[in-house]
Amino acid sequence: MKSLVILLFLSSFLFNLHQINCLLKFSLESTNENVKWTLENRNKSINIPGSVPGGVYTDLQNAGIIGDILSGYNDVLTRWVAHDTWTYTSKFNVSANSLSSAVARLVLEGVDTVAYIELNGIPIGLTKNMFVRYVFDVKAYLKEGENKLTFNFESPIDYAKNRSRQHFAAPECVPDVYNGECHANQIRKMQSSFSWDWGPAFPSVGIWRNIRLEFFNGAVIWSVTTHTEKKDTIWFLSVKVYLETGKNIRNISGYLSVYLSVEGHSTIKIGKNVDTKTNSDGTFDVELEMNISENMIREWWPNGYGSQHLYNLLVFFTTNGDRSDREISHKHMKIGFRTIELVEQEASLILGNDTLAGQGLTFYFKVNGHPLFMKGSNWIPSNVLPENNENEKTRIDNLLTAARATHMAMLRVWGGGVYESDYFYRRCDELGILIWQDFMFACAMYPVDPEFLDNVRAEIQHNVLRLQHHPSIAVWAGNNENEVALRGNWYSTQAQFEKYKAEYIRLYVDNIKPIVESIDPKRRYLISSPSNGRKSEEDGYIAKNPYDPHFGDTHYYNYLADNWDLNIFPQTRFASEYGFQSLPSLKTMKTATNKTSDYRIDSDYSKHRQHSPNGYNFIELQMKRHMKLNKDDPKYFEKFIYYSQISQAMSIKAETEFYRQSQADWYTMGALYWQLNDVWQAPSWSGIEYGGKWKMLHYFAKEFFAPVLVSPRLTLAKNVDVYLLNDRFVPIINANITVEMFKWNSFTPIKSQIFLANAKPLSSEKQFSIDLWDADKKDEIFLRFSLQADGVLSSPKNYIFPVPLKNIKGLRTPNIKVDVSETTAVCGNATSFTVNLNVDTIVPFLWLEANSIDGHFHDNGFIITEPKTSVHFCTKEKINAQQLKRGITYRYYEN
Ligand code: BMA
Repeated sequence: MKSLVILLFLSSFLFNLHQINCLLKFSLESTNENVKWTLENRNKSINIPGSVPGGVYTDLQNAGIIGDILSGYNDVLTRWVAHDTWTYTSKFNVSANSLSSAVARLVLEGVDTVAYIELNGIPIGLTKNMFVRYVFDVKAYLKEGENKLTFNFESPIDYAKNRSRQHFAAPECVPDVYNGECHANQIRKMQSSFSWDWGPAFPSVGIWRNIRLEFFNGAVIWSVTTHTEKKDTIWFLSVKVYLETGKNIRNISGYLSVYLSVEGHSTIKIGKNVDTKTNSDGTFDVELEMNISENMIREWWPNGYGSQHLYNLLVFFTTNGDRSDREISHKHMKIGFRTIELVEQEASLILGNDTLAGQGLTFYFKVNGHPLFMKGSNWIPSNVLPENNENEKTRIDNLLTAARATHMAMLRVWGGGVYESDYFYRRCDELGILIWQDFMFACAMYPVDPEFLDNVRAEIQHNVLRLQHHPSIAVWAGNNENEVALRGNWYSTQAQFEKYKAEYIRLYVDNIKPIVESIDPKRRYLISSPSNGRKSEEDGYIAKNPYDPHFGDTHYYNYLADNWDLNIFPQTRFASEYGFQSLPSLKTMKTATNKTSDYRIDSDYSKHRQHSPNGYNFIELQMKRHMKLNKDDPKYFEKFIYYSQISQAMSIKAETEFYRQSQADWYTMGALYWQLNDVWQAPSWSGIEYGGKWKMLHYFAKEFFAPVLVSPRLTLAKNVDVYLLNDRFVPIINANITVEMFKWNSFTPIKSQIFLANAKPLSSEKQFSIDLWDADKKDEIFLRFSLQADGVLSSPKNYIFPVPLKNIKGLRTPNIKVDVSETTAVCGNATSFTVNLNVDTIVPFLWLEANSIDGHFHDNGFIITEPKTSVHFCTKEKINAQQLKRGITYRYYEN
């Protein structure tokens, strides 16, 4: 029923609400002073306080039974924990008044993973999926006064192993260098908790999300999905409210109202009488629709393309009855108004250009009617322990704001981690970070026995319902790399190709797809990442070449070729993964080991932390192509770290700029590099170290993702093609691109030329081509590119180094003077300093460290081509300028 639309002030409505009885929620978390949890192992030799939400590793650390799990070899030394079985027990009181409610239920937002639950000694349920919310009807088992609740956790390793005996699905195990556990694919748990090529195994158990008792007589709102669509000047908002009551309650009557705050401090209300039969599981849903004039709403945009306007949506369900026994359940969320579409069409047709025929299908996101290039990265869990991942808001904020600061508009929540917390997606809504949301299946074949499929169906339904309303969610994807793994025989499945293919289709197509599409019919569900998108589907779901550059998304890693060379990268429609490893800073490493003997590439410790087979060799190979590094250098290890970061930053810069340059005719429309963050202090593909320190890559991202960028490409013919990248809605008109040639030993360019440049909105265009002016002496020179244009706030300088750094001539040892002064620049609640750098010659890759001072440089990894450079440093430490000056050290590249 479309109902009346009235305006009223929300505050007065909320005031009235307090006069109505609310349903009762009783938190069973350890923060509730009336609830205490204990944790005990199988033989009862350990009996310690338990934390809820929490987990066994957290509790064992807090009790001093194990040390910092991320220190030294503790990942393997604490593995006994995951082989034991654990019991979490709590005691709490329930009043007679609560018990008089018609419904009493135990709500578990997340249990990791296989637990047998007893209430007052009576089995009440079993959990076997950490991604599912479980609700158990406990009215018959609760008693007045003290109650005892017990969770008996099975070892996830044993559970997975046992299941694999009956339902084996390849691979047998992870590579030995992971120091991991086998058969993660058998258990619906964070797949990387059994180890990954960037992370340790901590197969935790515990109650990792909220837990509570709920008492009520009517019904509660569990989820609200929303869909926004614009026709002419009207936004259509459809709201579907999912409610739950007790299984024994057959009929519900009440009133559902929806309030939407709009511009001008106004609120729109719609309401509907509800009188319905419930489904056999006690659920029911109600739909409403609102029409909102476009001038009451401002659109939500991804970061870099506009602001993130969000509007309060409040939903209330009030049961019928006398005023005194009316019950009310409500849900508050913020929604955004935007349209998003993944456009997969014949390029020749949409561009009306026959020469594009045979180039496959486009693959781009059209947001609010505009095709937008998606700049971003891949997100892995922010913590190896899921409970921290849930409650470490500062860590999540820091990572997401770091993504925003580097112009990222999209993150891919990768399929080997977790469906992130509500907080995470809310922050993405606020920060304008679109989410490519994988379902949690990665790098494996998966079983399809009925029990597993049931388990998965519940997971998909739960998470799509939970996350659907976020404007940040852009697309769903069924899995990470499972199509390409099967096609490429990664796990020796070729002999049983047809069997595995049928199972693949059963899981992602027959089971998952209909659930996603019924709850969220307007968002695209891709079966896999990478895939050929629509083309993979037309070709029966396992494409001949899931990496086909004409279709869908690709993952590209090439550790053998020269990754600084833009010519090596294959075209792609959308690069959803590409990356290169580097080592974290010594500062970060020191939080895991203090032993100086560990600080060698060939130490047992370094080998232990490198999970990527041959990882250090690939890093070294890449570094050695461009840089001189002497194994006898007393500072070899520190230099290896620094060079690995240069190498990674330059590789990802090259590849990203290649993708941005390939934007003509909407060919390449996304570049999400692998990976944003880390879970421990180890070599990995991340741009941000565990603990939050930015590697050189993340600083470089600020520039290679800049909205306006002059981007040169040294061609195979040794010409330089110069592109102008414009990610703005306004054109660049009559800009000047200055190209300067420098010798490595002087600040004065030996040649300089200005080129006129124009760029359409949202475009990448080749502007001109230059030959290398002084072709004979390419080893003595480099080129600097800069842009001067009206209305462009800033455009980073860019560079071409014609020969590898190790071969350059003329580079001098610089004299570098560092001065520090306190400034009033805005730095949140931290103190800001200006660090002034005075140098007397060109300095490549100048890298500043504040060492023991915790803080953050706004820029780093400078190519210094001028005598004076200044940079902000923010710190929360109580220090003065002199102390900071004393704390700063630097490195630069020298031959
Ligand atoms: C891709 C990812 C991850 C992996 C990364 C680096 O395959 O999907 O599984 O960590 O490459 O190897």
